[in-house]
Amino acid sequence: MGLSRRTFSALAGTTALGLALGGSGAASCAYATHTAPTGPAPAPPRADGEQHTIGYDRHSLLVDGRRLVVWSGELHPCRLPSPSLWRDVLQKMRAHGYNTVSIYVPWNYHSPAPGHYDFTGVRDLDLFLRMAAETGLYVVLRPGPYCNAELDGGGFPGWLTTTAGTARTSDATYLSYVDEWLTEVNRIVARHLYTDGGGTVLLYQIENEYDSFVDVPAGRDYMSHLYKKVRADGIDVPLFHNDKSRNGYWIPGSFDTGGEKGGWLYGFDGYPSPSLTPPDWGHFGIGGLKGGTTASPQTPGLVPEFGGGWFDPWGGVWFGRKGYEESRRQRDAAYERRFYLTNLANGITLHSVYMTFGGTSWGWLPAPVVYTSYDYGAAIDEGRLPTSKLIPMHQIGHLLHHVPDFAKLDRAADVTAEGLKVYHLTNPDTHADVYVLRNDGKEQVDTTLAVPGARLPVSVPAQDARLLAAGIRLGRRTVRHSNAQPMLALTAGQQEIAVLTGRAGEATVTVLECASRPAVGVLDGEAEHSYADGLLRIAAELDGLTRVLVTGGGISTPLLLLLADDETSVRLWPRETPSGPVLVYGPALLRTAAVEGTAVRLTGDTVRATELEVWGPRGLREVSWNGGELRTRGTSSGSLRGAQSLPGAKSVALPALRGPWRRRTENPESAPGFDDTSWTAAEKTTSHSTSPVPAGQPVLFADDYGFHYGDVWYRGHFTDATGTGPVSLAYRTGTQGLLMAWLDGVPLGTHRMPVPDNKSVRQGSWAAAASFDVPEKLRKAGPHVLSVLVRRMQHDQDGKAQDTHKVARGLTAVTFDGASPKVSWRLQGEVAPDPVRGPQNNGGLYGERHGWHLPSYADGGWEQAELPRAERRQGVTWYRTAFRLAVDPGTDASIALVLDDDPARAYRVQIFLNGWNMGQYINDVGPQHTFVLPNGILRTRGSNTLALAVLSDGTTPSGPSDVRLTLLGAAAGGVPVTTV
Ligand code: IPT
Repeated sequence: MGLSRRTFSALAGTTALGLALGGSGAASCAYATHTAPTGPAPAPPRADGEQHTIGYDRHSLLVDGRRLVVWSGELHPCRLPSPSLWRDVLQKMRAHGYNTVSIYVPWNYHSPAPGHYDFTGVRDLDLFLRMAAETGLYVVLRPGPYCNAELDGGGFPGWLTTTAGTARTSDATYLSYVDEWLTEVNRIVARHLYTDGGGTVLLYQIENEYDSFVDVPAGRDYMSHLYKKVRADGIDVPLFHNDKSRNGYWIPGSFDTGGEKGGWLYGFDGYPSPSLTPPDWGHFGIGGLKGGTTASPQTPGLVPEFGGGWFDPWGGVWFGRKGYEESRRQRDAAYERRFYLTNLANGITLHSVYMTFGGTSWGWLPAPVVYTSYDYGAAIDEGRLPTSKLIPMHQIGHLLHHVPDFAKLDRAADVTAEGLKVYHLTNPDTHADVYVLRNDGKEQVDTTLAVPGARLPVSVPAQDARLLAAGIRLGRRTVRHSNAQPMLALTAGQQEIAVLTGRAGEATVTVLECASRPAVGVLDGEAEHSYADGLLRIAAELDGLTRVLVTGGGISTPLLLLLADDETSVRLWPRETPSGPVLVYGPALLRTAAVEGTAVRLTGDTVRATELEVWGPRGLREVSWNGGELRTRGTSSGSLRGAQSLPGAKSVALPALRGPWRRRTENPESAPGFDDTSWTAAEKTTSHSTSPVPAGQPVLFADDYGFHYGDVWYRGHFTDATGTGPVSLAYRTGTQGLLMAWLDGVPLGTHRMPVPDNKSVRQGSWAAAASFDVPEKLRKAGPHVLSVLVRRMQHDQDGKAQDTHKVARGLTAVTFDGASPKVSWRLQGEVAPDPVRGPQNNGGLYGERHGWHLPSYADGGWEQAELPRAERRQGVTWYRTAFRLAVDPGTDASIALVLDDDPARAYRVQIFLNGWNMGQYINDVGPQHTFVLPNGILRTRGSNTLALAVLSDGTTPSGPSDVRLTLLGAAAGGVPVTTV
């Protein structure tokens, strides 16, 4: 047995710093028989203005002829309405090992009306694509035309509901609008293609989960049209479609592309239940043309969406009302290892996790199925805070980047290990063996695995998985085998560094091939080592960071072997710079690293006080962190370590929202004398809606009159109510719609769509008829005015390509029992869309039409009020207050608004922060109480205006009661934030 803990450190320290002791033995380390693809990891992509090729074979993409495993995560720029923060999330992804970001670009977000397209401000796609390139991430672009994505209409614009023809088919009218959209979006995308180095757009998706017209011309011609249109617009990167599970739909050759230039990939998505066995899609799946491994044998395994969380519906029935924390718990880090490693084992080399940052479906963006938060239980939460789900992403992502063997794996001879599912693969060029070990059972499994020349003890916790490799090159050395998972290998100046990881407390053994006895020093932590028969064996229990320096054995470059437990591994930050690789250890996040001569400039985040250590190119002397110079000293590990620790985040003081609050009731529209002559008369008799126009009724559907988002008012004038019984108001909404009515100003009542249960939760369109008694005193000659407010919520998605986004919204029919007065209707929804905040910011409430939500609105004439409130009123009441924040400029604080009240109270609140509609709170439905306020919209240094539009049905007292700010997290660092 060799030396352990520190006995060797003085000597080894000298070695690392002075590089004198290399070659204490004679012969060189053995390279086995591998023809290893060594050399530094490829530089991350940037807008370099160079020509690049994006090819592929059945194993992987080949970018400039070099294999690339696409390790991607989905985020939606539209769900983070503060462009500065895009950079924050992109940098977090890059730092945690993602090399690609996948984005939907929803049509509705950019188009308030036919012929009108907006790519400015929070819609600045050009800026997003620039930031992605600056961050060093490839982009997978998915501009629909249909997205789904739990967005209103699945991303179709509200105005498209009023057009002829069937969407998602080859219908000429539909295609003419699609072309209009694609022309606009492609004009921007064409500037950012990686093929000519304009940017880093690597792949482009032309339709999403399109499984409705697969074998018929309407579908084939549609796909063909999209393909050719995108090519005609100059997009020359590979195109693909996202098949809803591995059905084998839209494989190469299934429709006419007019030629192969640029390429067509088969992609499919997967959202398996976390409680099931992870599915085998590729190498280990079943054969057969449709759906099996041979679905598309010539293209690499592409999963454009793999469920990395799941959405939570109104009422929160799927997650027991526990919200997104429960979503995150069900698809936790162990889930990620089980499912994503299974995907890799199956040959999926283009892998994107949906969502990696879910964000917020603010305003009227959400589809009917979801509430405002789209946190999704993702690896980066809605408040932009990294979660423990980043650990596997980080470990696997950096591995795929630094160790090229994983881009080309074939199935190898079956190997078994008791109690585990084992996937055995090999790289045909390097002959490295790769094993994915998965434990589908409820108990930890401790067993052995037969690897070439040894039986390796392995343990896998219950419902977890790990990846092991044997015969793999880490830098110049070959790891014969290890039961720790490799994470990276790089050369930092005078030494190589390799990182292996696993769960804390695990006993690891790592065997390096070395033809002669090397010098070994345990610099930190506990490790034992021994040398025999050309193999150096290092055994260590994972606990923080164990450092073992291996010198000599015929290789002049020493190897620093770092054995890191999970928590430690996410504080190790490798980074390429033009001067060579840098490895930073300590802080909570590394954003950027730049080497200039002998200085390395680092930026990033700390949460608590943290030590900083950095390895880098030869001769580094100065280190700066977030612009401040650090005093450092050299270490026995060959690094520079800050003499003092970096400070953590400063404390953040949040004001109590004690007011003064100002209050004003609205809905003058319910009063008989209200002047509605400027409103739109409901005079249409036909509609392109898929909802039939009821006999004897005018078209009352809000969309047909240009009102697509939020609330809509109706006023029906008629002359005589003599002899009438109850009035029936038929209406259609998305989930959680409601209707309230007044006759001559007298409240008739409120009708609400039911809270969805487990079964109905996916239902995107709800229809009901409210029946209200007409008070005796009003059953007489008029004139009368029936005023109706419909919270129609959003349009259904169109997942099955049946034009379900065109199902009517708003009133559909009004009838009087025992009487048939002739009613003439006028209606009013949202006014012209907010030029900055966009079409989904506002509906048609009186206050919204008159700017009560805007910070500039003068509310001085409103009455003063205090919270909590207990009003009993049918209708709308506004509350406004202002508050100041003075967050330290070097602190990235993530702040949210919390609303809370007795859950029996029937009311809902639209939250406007500085005029931005940050979402809808439904007090008696939930489950959401915490609303993230993105910095940039939230002024963290300055004054903010909060306006709450409260809609209450009058059956119970209504709040707001408890309204407060809360700190979700804070870090010293962050990105510069520009006010939106
Ligand atoms: C898949 C969609 O492609 C995506 O847009 C999103 O809606 C996601 O699901 C769910 O969040 S649809 C698939 C689950 C059938």
